Amino acid sequence: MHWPDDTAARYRAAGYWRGETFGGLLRDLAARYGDRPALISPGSPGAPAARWTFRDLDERADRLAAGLHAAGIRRGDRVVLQLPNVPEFHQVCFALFRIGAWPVFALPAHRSAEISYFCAFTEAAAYVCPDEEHKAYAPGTRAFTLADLAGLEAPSGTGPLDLPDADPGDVAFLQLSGGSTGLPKLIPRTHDDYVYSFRASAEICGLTPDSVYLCALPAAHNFPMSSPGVFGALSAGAASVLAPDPSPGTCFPLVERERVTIAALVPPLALVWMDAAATTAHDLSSLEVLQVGGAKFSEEAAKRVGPELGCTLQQVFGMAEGLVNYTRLDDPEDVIVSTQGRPISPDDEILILDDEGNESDHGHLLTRGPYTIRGYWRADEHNRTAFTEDGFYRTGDIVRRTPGGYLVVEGRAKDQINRGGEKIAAEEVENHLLAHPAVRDASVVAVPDPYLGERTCAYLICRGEAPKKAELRAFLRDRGIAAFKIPDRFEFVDAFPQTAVGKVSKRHLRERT
Ligand code: AMP
Ligand code: DBH
Repeated sequence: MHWPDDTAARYRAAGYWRGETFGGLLRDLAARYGDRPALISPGSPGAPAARWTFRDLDERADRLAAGLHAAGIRRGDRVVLQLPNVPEFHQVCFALFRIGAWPVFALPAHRSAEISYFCAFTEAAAYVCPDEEHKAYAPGTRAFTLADLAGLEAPSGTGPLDLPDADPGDVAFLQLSGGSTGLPKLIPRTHDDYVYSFRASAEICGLTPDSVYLCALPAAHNFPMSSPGVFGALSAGAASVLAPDPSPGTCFPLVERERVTIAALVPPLALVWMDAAATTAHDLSSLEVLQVGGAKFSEEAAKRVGPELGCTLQQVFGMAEGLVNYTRLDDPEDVIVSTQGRPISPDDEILILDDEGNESDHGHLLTRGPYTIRGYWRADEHNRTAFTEDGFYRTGDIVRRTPGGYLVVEGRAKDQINRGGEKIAAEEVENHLLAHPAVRDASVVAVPDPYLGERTCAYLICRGEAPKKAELRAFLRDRGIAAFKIPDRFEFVDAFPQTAVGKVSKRHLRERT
């Protein structure tokens, strides 16, 4: 699962891996930036407004670590974490890091199907959730709500737990993959590799202690977590504003009030922000950089960002498995609007293979490097195809490399729908549909959409009379899957088009729409 020893030694010698842990990092940051703001939360129904300094975060991580440890959470335990954008999200992360327990990052949109699977598959010691209603998602697992956590926190002045720190090469947490198989895969990230990725990202994004990062996407997502995200902002001594939702109505007043300098969005939200900016009364002039990533941002839309939001666009093409590409802030305009950037690290290896497996400047993207995993967690069989023998990760993306070494995302070979940055594994949804008694066969594909980029269409072959679409939607909701995975469209057919070898041809299905 890990990097070979000689490769790891090379990454250390090059200064990428510095032997730091999350726990130690926060201690250093608190010593350096003590009273400066770290996490700012405007508050929302049920969550009070908050302003935590670096010292607050450090102390409150220690107090919660003591409480969780007293409650039996131990080194190496997995804890499924599902919280909205509130400072407690990061408090729980750092408390677990200090114990050496691993957060498993669920998204707020996940429901019982996903949460119960994460808890079972990781043999989770606990599930951290917003409120009592969520507890039903993980019936067999001990759950802690936000209110429970407040009760667990040791009294102020308790001081750090007397526990050995994690090893920098240890797994720090499990991140989720968007996936392309029936069940989501879990991504083991180490202290060394992740700290490198967000520290280098903070540098590329020009963060300083005077920067203010807006976390508008769900904090658990890899993009707002590490590219540079809240962790990158912390590492630079910058403040992060945690927005309860990414709408202009919520975020524009926050940008104005907190003088936000950098924000991260997925393409559909960037469109909404640009439209809203035309008529807003809010002062967005502090915004210097808008990052857009998670799905392909069209060149036409990319060209509008500078004029309409008065800031520099940065395209971000990343993956929770590792590799992240950025356009650089001082790149020429045409590079910024027409490419998805270049890798963080000089040691990110980019391998592009055509359909015959020959190296090319256009084709399947594979990658290897100092912050790209060598295998999913407990997935030996899947790893044999997702990685090459010499450790390259097959991203499933089709890219073109420009003469300047920038990547342009041109398509996808993996069986996934990218619905405005939300990844949906076709097979996962197909399996849920197949559980319906009237469904004989199901094939889920992406269809183009002007706003989201892609939407989901489920082609179904039914037994007897086709069920009503509303009934299918209700059926999937009752199966407890996240709402964004419920198909936007259903089409009933008698047969699926086939490829030459007799498999369902998703390409032909897509072309039917
Ligand atoms: P995941 O592996 O779930 O973290 O999702 C990462 C995937 O999102 C990548 O492999 C791409 O397919 C897609 N993606 C991320 N950023 C971009 C982007 N800027 N343009 C196109 N696709 C993207
Ligand atoms: O889509 C992603 O997973 C993603 C996008 C931008 C990502 O993981 C990242 C940056 O780090």
